[in-house]
Amino acid sequence: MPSTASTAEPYCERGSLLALDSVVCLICPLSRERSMKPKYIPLPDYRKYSVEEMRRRAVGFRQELQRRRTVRQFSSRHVPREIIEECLRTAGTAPSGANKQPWHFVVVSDPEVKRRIREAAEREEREFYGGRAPQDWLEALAPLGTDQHKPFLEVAPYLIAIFAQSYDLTTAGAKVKHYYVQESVGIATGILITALHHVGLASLTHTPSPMRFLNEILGRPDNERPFILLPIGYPLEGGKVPDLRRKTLDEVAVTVGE
Ligand code: IYR
Repeated sequence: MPSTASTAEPYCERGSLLALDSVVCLICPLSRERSMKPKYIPLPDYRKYSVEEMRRRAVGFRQELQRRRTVRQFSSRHVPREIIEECLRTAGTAPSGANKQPWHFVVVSDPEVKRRIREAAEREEREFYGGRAPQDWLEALAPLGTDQHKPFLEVAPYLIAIFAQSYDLTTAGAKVKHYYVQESVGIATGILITALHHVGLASLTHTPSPMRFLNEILGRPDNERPFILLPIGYPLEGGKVPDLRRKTLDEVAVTVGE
């Protein structure tokens, strides 16, 4: 019926009120089909390089990332918030399962909140180092020199708590499934770490386990699970990092084909 279809149409498009979607679809069964059709645009801003230029960029980028190190000693020096926000926008360019973008970033600079996070994290770590961790795990960590003390959680000017959303909720309270959540949030976190390094900031991929205390302290809902806690800032001048070796290409990759 053309009249029904045209009246219903404004409500059937993507971006319409989700809660109305199912109601509209009952009235107009064609609307869901229409709203599920992919909309394509030309690939935006793609850049093609000569092989020479590709080589130069590949080496340059590798050299820049080669300089990245995880640090545990931070300076408390102020970092402008806008820099962090720009890096978070970059993280948000990550690919994700069904484009659900199942991540949420909580940026913490409030000293009192940082103190509470440190206290809760150190409580977990005391148990971890004091008996919960199996011997082989402790042996694997020995070269890093980590222990239950986490002063960086208060010293670093920012903590970014990265949450993985197992599902989303519509305004009407219905669950919306997310796909490949760990993979998606892992990729976004990698891009975030790279973006921070690119602007000269250091980070630490910290995973106190379990991390559920972050939901309580940061007031995050049940559909979000803490993924990684990332202290961020300038590295402490004169600070040290463990003397580690990165695996060579031959150790991490094989080629099948020419
Ligand atoms: N979460 C603990 C232990 C720890 C575990 C791994 I795997 C590391 O790569 C580093 C530390 C801690 O933060 O000390």
